[in-house]
Order: sequence, then C-alpha cells, then structure tokens
Amino acid sequence: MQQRPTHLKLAALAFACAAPAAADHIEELVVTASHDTRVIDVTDAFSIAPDVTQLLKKAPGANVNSNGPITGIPQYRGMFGARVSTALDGMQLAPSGPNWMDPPLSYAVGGQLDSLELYRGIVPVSVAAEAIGGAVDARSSHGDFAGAGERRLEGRVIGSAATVNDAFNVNTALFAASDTQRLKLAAMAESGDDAEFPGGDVTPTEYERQRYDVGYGLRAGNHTLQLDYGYNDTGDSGTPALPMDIETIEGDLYRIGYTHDSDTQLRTQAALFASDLDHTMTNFELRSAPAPAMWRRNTASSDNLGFELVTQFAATQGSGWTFGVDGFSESHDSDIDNPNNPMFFVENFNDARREILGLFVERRQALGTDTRAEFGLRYNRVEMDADRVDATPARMMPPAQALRDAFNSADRERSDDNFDVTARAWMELSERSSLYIGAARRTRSPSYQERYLWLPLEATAGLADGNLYTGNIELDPEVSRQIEFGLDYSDQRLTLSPRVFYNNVKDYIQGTPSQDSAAVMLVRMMNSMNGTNNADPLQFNNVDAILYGFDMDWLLRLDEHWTLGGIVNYVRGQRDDSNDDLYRIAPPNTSLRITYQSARWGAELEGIAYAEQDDVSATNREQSSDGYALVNLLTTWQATDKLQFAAGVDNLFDKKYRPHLGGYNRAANPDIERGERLPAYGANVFARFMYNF
Ligand SMILES: [Cu+2]
Repeated sequence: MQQRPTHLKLAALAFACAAPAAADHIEELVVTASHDTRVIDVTDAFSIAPDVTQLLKKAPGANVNSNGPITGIPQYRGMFGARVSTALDGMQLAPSGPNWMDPPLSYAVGGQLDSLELYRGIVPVSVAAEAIGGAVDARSSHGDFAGAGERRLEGRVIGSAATVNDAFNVNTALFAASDTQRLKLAAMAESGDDAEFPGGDVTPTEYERQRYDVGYGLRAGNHTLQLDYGYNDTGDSGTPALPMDIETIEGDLYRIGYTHDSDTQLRTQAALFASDLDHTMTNFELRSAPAPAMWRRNTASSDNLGFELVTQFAATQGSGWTFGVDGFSESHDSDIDNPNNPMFFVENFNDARREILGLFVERRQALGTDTRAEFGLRYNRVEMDADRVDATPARMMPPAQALRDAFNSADRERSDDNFDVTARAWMELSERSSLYIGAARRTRSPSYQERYLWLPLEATAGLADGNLYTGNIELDPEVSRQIEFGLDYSDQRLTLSPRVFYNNVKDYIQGTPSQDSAAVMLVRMMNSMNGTNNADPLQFNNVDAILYGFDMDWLLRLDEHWTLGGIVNYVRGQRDDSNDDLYRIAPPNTSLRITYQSARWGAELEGIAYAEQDDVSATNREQSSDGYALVNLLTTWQATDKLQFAAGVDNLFDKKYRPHLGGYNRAANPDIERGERLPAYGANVFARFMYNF
C-alpha cells in the first residue's frame, strides 16, 4: 500500500518460524534505522485466542480491553475505542454494535492476515484521519501474481484446538495466480465453549464464528486492480463484561482498490470500500434470563462507506511528498425490544450519522546525511446528525418524556472543522543508534454514542464500566497535543527501542456526573420500579486529560539458538481538570521471553507480570485490581518444509488472576459474583498444525 519507513519485524516472535527466517529478522534489525512501527507477522506470531486483537500484546505500548472471547478492543498507551484508529487493508469500519461487541479489528481473520501493524506513537496524517491514540493496520494475504508465463496454485490449511474452552479453529485459503490475474478463496470456522478458570467456569464465554472471503486481482502493466469481498457470520457468543451477549453479527465487507506505479517514482492509490453490518444481542439467551418483563433484545446495524485517493512521489533520495483525500461515512440504527412484551420498544439510535472528509499533505525530508524528518498537515470536516427517537418509557414516565422531547426538539446537526499537524525526526548517532523526536496535534470529533445517546443506557462503545450514560450534542472535538522521545539501538546482539511520551488532551471526552435532572430522576425511578440499584447516570462531557509514560521492547541474542527478549510498559492517565485518574488504564507490565530455535525445533518460555492498578477512576466507579505473574510455554516443530506443528500451555501453573482490562462480571454465575472483576482463563493446553501447499 503506502510507502513506509523500513519495518522492524517483531523479532521476538520469529522463533515460531524456521531458523533461517529468524536470522533474517536479526539482520533486518541491524539495518533498521527507524523503529516507528511494529509489524507483527501473524503467520509467525502465535496466539491461540480466536481474537486477533490479542496479538497486539506482543508490541510495546499495546494492550487489550477484553469484553468477551471475540470482543477485544485495542488499547494503546492508555487510549482505546475510537481514539485508536483501525484499518483492514486500508478499509475503515464502524462497528454495528453500539457497545462495540464487534470492534473493527474483530473483522480481521487471524489465519488470513499477512501482518498486523501497529504505529508506534504519533500516527502520520497519511495513515489515519482520526488517530489521537494510535493506529492499527491489519493486512490480509491476497497471494502474489505469478512470474511471466507462469501459473501458480497455492494454499494453506490451519487447524487448532484448545482445552480450556474446547475450542477449535479451521482455516483454509487457496490462491491461484497467473502473471496478470490472481484469485483468493478462503474460509474459516471456529467455536469454543464456556472457558474454565481455577474455581469454575466463566459464563458466558462460548463463541461461534464463520468467515468467507473472495479476492480477485488484475494486473496490467503498472496498474493493479483488486476486488475483495468478505462475509462474516458470528453466532451465539458471550460478552460477560457487558449487559447483553451476541446473538448474531452478520457482515458483508466490500473493497475495490486500484494502484498505479509510474516509472517516474509516482504512485497513485484509490480505494472504495463499504460494509453492511447487522447485529442482534440479548440478555436472556446465553446468560440466565432475568424476569420476563426485563428481557431485552437489541437489533443494531451500521452502514459504512468510504474512499481514499492518495498520490505519492519520491523526489530525491529520502525525500518526497504524499497528497491525499479520504472520507468515511457511517450510519447507525439500534432498537431495543422485549420478546415477552410486544408493546415495549426503545429507539436507541435512529439513523445516527457521522461523516468525515479529510485532506492531507505529508512531506518526507532528508536533512543532511544523518537526519530525516516527516511533516504532516491534515484538515478534517466532520458532520453528524441523528433522527428523532421514541420509546415506551417516554410515553409513560415524565422524565423519559422530557429527555425524548428535548432530544427531538434540539438541533442535532453538528459539524466540526479539525486541523492536525505532525512533525517527526530521526537522527542517526552512529551506525547502531539513532534518536527520535516527535510532536503532534491530533484531533477527534465525538462518536455518535457520545453525541446522540439520549436515554440513560450502557451503549458506550464497550466501556463496560457498568454506568448508565447519556450523550451530549454540544460536545467539542478532542485535541491531543503529544510529544515523544526515543532511542533506537541495535548491534549484532542487542536491540532496544525505548520511548517516553506525553499526551495532553484538551476537551477529552469523559463521563461525568449528569447535571440533567430528568436523566437522574429517570434512573432513580427505574431503580424503585425494577428493584435495581443503578448509580446516578453519567453524561459525556469535555474535560482535560494527560497521559504519559514509557515503553520499550528489547531483544538480546545469546548465540545462534538462544534469544532473550521482552517488553516493558508503563502508562499513567490522569484528569487535568480534577484529581481523578482515567478509566481502564493498563497497569505497569512487563514480559520476558527465553527462546530456543534450531532448524526444525523451537521453544519459548514466557513470563508475564502485571502490577496492581490503584490509579483508578472514581468518576467511573472503577475498582482497583491486584498484580499477578504468569508463565506460558510454546514449542514448534517444522516437520517438513510444508508442515508445522505447534503446541503449548498458556497459564502453565493454572494461576487465578483478574486482568485489570477484563471488566466486571455482568451475568449471573454460580462461580463468580456479579460486579466482581472477571477472572482470566486457567491453564490452557493447545495444539496447532499449519500445512502450506
Ligand atoms: Cu451488541
């Protein structure tokens, strides 16, 4: 796709592939001058989880807010949700679920990805329109065109199974190619049962999902056209940290991409993409059902359409320009009903729309022989609107009626003009080391939930804090001012790339105690009617926030077989306008890996340690969490050139622990109290084979 600085393979992952490749990775490290992205080679990286998002934990600064087995939301340096941009082959996608049961990255298929790329720190304006907290790019394999006069047929079958939840996954892909055409056919099926933890089962954590992909590419001279279609079919899948579970997620994903490479170092790319996502969720199917009057089903959908048009030209060695225009439009419906009561309905979102149109220019510039810089400018126009709403409670209860009428009579149409500026520079100190410095102003307009959630509900893009929220049409865009410093060092044996960062976010959007008396009164009335004890609602408001910290990954090559490596992450998130801390921030954590790799055999012993998290958000009524340490074991055997086996144990000592980012239990469960932090899975023995042909 786009021309990017030299990549650093996440070398610590290289153990899982054959030894010669591992050696390549080390060489790549030696020649790498900039370390501003982390490419996780998904074929080599190993995670038995059905959720691709879990792989991000292999990169410094990244973590996962997990609301269910296939519902992981990327966190990067303390930011998550819409603050971290996700692209699937350059395609944006707005989840159908107002609670992000289907985060964008959940549409990436593990066994069919070439790579998962995480931008480290400041995100270039050419990479994402709104990315105040980071960007993730998932790239799927399309297969390669064959050489002149050649024809090629290749494929891959991957199968895996795990004991902790009786999970299986089968993933097949077939690639056929001539020198001008290529075709990809792929299918994936997976399922798992409720997972065990030391002390019982985490219910509901069952899941089932199927996915089908077709891709066709045509090449003529310097022109390449690529058509892709994907069909996602998720069935009953638990999200114990949320008030409901997934019944279905059905999605059609379309993309047309065109690339032209001219001989004069000019490259033009155009893409048009769309997705139709439909989703149903309930609070009575996978978890023990409440009283019949409290059954709820939510039927939600999103329609997404976007494009990009980018031209790059390389002027001289190391210098060049990128110009682009891009746009994305999303529209959302969400309707709640009760199958036991045909009278009951809530129009949660009625055609809530958000459109963004952006223009950008980026300049890469060599400054002398050992310094290079990159400057970016972007303008985004965001337009939002939502249609009138209604609900049974608004016909029966005066405070709900007041909320509805206020929403319906308000001018809901909003537009924001946002400007982004980035500047980054790398200076080589020696052959082995370089300094990095970056500064940026990045912006994000509110999401449709943050602006248009009119009735106090938990439809919050997966915050999973248990609070009821209302939106705020008057919200201002967030403006992040970031600086970061870093050092990249690599010699024959040691590679290190520490970064420190400071991110000051003006108008950070955060739930604060609602000043809307109708919202507060409604929640109290509902409590006395239903015998619940929901806290007073929060409202999305602009506050100020600061996030700062440090992260690094490192690798030490002991000899030709043995490698040591690890990651260190520290992030602190605070309100700048009050004494409170930010919600759901990853605790300080570190990992240490000892890896052995020979021509056919590989093994890795991994230790992971998380500190307690006491810096919690009082506003979000967040509970602190304890620290823990874990050990994972993995072995691989390259049986033949084409056949690889892997097996291992996650959580080798069956440790009982509760990750800070895992949320609280929301479903009645004999083994876990409601409102208790969800325990993570117990010891998990797994095996995988991968056959390439
Ligand atoms: Cu949902």
